[in-house]
Amino acid sequence: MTIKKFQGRTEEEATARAKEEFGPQTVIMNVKEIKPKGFLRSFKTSTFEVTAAIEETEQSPAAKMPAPLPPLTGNINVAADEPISIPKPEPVKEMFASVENTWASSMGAQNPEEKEKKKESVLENNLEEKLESLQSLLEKKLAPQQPENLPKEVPVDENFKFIKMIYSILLDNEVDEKYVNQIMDEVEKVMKGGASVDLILSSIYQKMILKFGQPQPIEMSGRKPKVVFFIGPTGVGKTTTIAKIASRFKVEKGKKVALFTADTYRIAAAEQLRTYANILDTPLTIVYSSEELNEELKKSEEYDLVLVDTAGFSHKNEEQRNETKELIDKIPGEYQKEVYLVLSATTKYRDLIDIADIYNKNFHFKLIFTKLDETSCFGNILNMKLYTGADLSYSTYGQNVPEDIEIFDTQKIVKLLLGGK
Ligand SMILES: Nc1nc2c(ncn2[C@@H]2O[C@H](COP(=O)(O)OP(=O)(O)O)[C@@H](O)[C@H]2O)c(=O)[nH]1
Ligand SMILES: [Mg+2]
Repeated sequence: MTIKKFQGRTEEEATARAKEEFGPQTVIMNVKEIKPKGFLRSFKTSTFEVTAAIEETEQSPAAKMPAPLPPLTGNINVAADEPISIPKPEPVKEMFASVENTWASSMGAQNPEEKEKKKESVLENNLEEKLESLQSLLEKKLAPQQPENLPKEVPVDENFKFIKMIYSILLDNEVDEKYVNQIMDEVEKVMKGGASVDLILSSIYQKMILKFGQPQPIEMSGRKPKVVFFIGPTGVGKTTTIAKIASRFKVEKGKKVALFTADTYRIAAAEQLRTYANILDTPLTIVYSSEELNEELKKSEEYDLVLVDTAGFSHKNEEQRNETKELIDKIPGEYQKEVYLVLSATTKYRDLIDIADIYNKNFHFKLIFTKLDETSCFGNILNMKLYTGADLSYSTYGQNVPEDIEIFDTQKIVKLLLGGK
């Protein structure tokens, strides 16, 4: 399969361009309206970009192309536009005997459109079931290349439809198209030698698990106390998350935890943390400068963990950013320190990119995602993981302290991203 983008003034024009190059068998994977930007945007009209795919057959124009097409340039994101070639799956055996049988028995007297719809809904139901069993399958280390049950043949275009469905599920979950294309591209390499729907799904699932990486929560090691900073925009849940983590370490793991706050901009901020400190019966220290922080740390040697709350600042506020940076940078080298950037899963992608740009330049951090309970769209978590290259650590999913936090559950999020429940 080859995937490429085409632009036009209208959707029809972009589609026509795709068909001109790929032929009548072109499948449109996605249509995107590109809104004009800049000062004169109200005088300009939108353009349209379609992502088109073609199954490579002997006759298809794509198959005759001598070499991969050069990436498109202009106002398109080039990284997303490298042609992706997924090899034509060999006619393979299929594990979904039940699906095929359901289709066969239910297709009888229907018109072609109804048949299509029915196939898609069967595919979706099946995806759900498949995702359920996938994790245990992987845990048993069943090599996907050697399925136990020998499956029966499946037509090539069913695989193609399946890939298209996964592609649009990922886009619906707001995974950046450039990363969707990367995943598909990498899966291609894994799929060499033929693919069943099962293989495709388990390859995509595995690739995504790898992309998320192993979550890295706070580990106790080295000299006491370990100093952990929580940074991030205002209102994302830094203070609440600190209370949840403090409780975890103190109550569940029996560690000695101290809370510091450098959020001295709002009186209410320190009071909020003090309330949690009182409930947890841990000391709270307010620090106004880097010197004070280091002085207080010297007095905290009996503690295993010092959690430091910082003032949330808008990514545009340079002064507050520099203050936070100084606090972190000036911790004496003998202390083990870690920085966690707290981001909300509800923040728009565009804003997350701006935030990440600023924090990436100034800090080395791991990521905590909050407010997973307030969205059903988790693509931004993968987008930010890949954009920053930082490790994920925890996710939070509610206001309840200490319950609503867990170490980032990669399998669960990948399943959700692939349309599971
Ligand atoms: N729904 C939901 N709300 C949260 C979560 N974490 C924090 N909050 C709420 O978000 C608001 C801001 O939290 P706070 O900890 O003060 O954010 P900070 O400004 O970053 O310290 C509070 O009302 C919290 O209860 C979460 O995971 N889910
Ligand atoms: Mg706070």
